[in-house]
Amino acid sequence: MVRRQLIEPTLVIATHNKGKLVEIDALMRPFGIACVSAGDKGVSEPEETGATFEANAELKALHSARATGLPALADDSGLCVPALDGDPGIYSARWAGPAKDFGFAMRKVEAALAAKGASDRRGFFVACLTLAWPDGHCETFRGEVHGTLAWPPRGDRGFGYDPMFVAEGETLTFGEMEPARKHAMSHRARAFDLLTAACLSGRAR
Ligand code: ITT
Repeated sequence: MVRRQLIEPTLVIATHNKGKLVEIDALMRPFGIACVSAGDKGVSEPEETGATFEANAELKALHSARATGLPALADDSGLCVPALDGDPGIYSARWAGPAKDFGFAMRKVEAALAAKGASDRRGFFVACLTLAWPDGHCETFRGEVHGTLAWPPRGDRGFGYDPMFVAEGETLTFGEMEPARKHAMSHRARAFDLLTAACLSGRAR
């Protein structure tokens, strides 16, 4: 499959989530691409009406690309818990409520596991990254990181559900880990590696 290359010097990061913005900016910096956030460009937050991570990443990236006339990168991500039939999944942000309280969201996950009497504490993060251009062209990549759910939550680094997630082979939660270590193994980093190989191959790292 021929992938479209990102040759433009400026990229809009189509997220209103500060934690994601920081991580995507760190991943992009070595490629010499100037990143501006959708918020700074005055782009509104579109409604996430897709039924999959891929569909939501595409609609967010296209919304920003069309609004700004620049290529845009969106991330749709979340925590999937097999014992909860994949929840919170694409609803991960919504489980935190309007106050975006992830302490509340993590307690909700733990309470749902307890209500099911689930001994299966596996969980995995998914990130779908879409690069979209103003003409409607999209390139989408998916990364996952698998692990187990810790309780109580530990650590105040990262964002979202990081304090309750321990990746396979690790003892620290993502909330306790050095950011660089999380970036080396995260769902977002894995999707990003696929994106860079496919669409940034001509740019120096
Ligand atoms: P944008 O749509 O503006 O990008 P959002 O926070 O609404 O921001 P999503 O709809 O993709 O983004 O929701 C993903 C949620 O999943 C996010 O709010 C986090 O709580 C959680 N999540 C995603 N990646 C995560 C990570 O690396 N660590 C912890 N939690 C993560």
